[in-house]
Amino acid sequence: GNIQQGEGGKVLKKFNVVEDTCLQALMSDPLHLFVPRYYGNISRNGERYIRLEDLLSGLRKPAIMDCKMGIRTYQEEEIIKAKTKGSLRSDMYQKMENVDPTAPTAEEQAQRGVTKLRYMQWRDSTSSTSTLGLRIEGIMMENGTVLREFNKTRTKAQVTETLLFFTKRQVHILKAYVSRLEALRETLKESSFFNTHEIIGSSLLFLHDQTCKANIWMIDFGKTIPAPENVYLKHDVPWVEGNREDGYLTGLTSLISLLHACHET
Ligand code: 4IP
Ligand code: MN
Repeated sequence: GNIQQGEGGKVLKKFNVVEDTCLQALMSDPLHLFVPRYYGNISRNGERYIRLEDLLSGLRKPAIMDCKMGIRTYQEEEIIKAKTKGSLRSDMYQKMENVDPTAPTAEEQAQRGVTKLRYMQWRDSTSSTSTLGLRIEGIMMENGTVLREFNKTRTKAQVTETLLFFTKRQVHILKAYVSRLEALRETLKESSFFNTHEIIGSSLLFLHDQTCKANIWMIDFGKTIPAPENVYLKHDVPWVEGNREDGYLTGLTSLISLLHACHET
């Protein structure tokens, strides 16, 4: 959606200073092996963009899946915003009502608005985010069909069904994905970026194609912020307000075990 083709095998994405800072730091972290190469920012027609390696280049009719990681997808700051400003979002109310007309409370129905916090918490709890630490956001199949209706994909069985559909049960693809995620898990242990950052709203991008290539990349760092000084995050413990934990590893462990089970059935 917000990605456009740049020249020389690169893509352009709207500039965001939080993401720019993360990508710069990631280029000299062991995690660089799992992040698209970052070429810095440029201006074009008065707009600023970041330039990234095009992960699709060289792939033939790729199938793509975006999996948003973590047990929550909003920053702690959202709680403060909801308390102080209490600004209501009618667009978020509308999205909520479209998925489930019974979701908004009587009060929310009367004001036809919800806070961003309320919307995000509802999204997290009705999807697999809160329980599994990940949710599938979208899939593009090799024929170009785009699937985005995963709002109610919540249980292990439902996520597994989606993974089987996406991979068409191809064992070599499932195995390649599992190995890549296991390698990511090892690298996260060595990463100083990882234990000092709260990773919110970031995705793993799954790509495979007909030439049997399969790969996974970490993307979207617009809400990934440094933890306070001397705070080292574990990423696999429950979140309570103030501890900054994001459940990134909880999600990674869920993904590995679900994909593993996919090629054993
Ligand atoms: C979206 O909700 C996503 O949560 C976005 O997060 C979020 O952007 C949007 O907030 C919110 O409306 P749906 O996916 O259910 O449509 P992400 O960018 O991680 O996908 P933020 O700004 O939190 O990054 P608004 O406030 O941008 O609308
Ligand atoms: Mn998104």
